[in-house]
Amino acid sequence: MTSAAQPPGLPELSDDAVRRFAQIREDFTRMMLGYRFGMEQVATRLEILREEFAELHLDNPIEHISTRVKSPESILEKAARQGVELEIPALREHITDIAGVRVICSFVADVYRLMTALTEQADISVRLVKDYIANPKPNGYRSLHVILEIPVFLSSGPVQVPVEVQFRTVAMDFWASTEHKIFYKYEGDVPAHLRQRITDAAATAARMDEEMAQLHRAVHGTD
Ligand code: 0O2
Repeated sequence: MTSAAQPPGLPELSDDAVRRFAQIREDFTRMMLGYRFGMEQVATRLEILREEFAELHLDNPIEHISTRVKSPESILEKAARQGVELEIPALREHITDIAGVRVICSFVADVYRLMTALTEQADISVRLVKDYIANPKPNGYRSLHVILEIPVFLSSGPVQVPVEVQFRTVAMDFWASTEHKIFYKYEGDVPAHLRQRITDAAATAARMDEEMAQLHRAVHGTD
């Protein structure tokens, strides 16, 4: 028997195939919802810290928070590029930046202080830390990446959702967004003389972070 609502011009699908596709779609939707809720929970925890700092310490370490969930197209593209099986458990295991939160701080010290305040929360566990501030990438990229897991309670039960949080300063963010635009303009093949200038600009941004921290210490006597 075949499905009644068969679009014209397509090969006929068995009821079993239609059921399997419907199940895949439902599982994928559930997975993506979990990522969105996990991301929103992390963003809320950071907003709470921001408000608490602002109220009690009169010194807000967070300039800006942004969030994004990777599109299904880029999840599949990344899975194909990395040879990850197109199955939900494999995607969950290997594609760890489906849910992303970016936190822009004023100073480098705030980046670490905030990361500690977030990851010390009892129900959050840290899967991986990539400290590109202590160890910048060869092109000069600096940022602190943390892949953490946060529980999300769906009607089907709790799921541990991985969320990639990128903590960086305003200067690091300015550099990264400019570099990203140049990278895409040249489709990844950036001419050597520009690559060198990009790396030099990263060093300038790092000096700027250091200078601002010194100024802040001079004025407030602390980071
Ligand atoms: P989007 O849209 O920002 O998410 P992988 O994540 O496995 O592909 P890698 O290098 O193991 O690659 O992960 P890593 O180092 O944690 O970096 C992932 C993300 O960090 C990138 O996400 C960027 O957001 C950012 N990033 C890393 N390196 C650079 C860099 O040199 N320049 C800039 N501008 N950003 C960088 P996506 O998936 O590329 O894109």
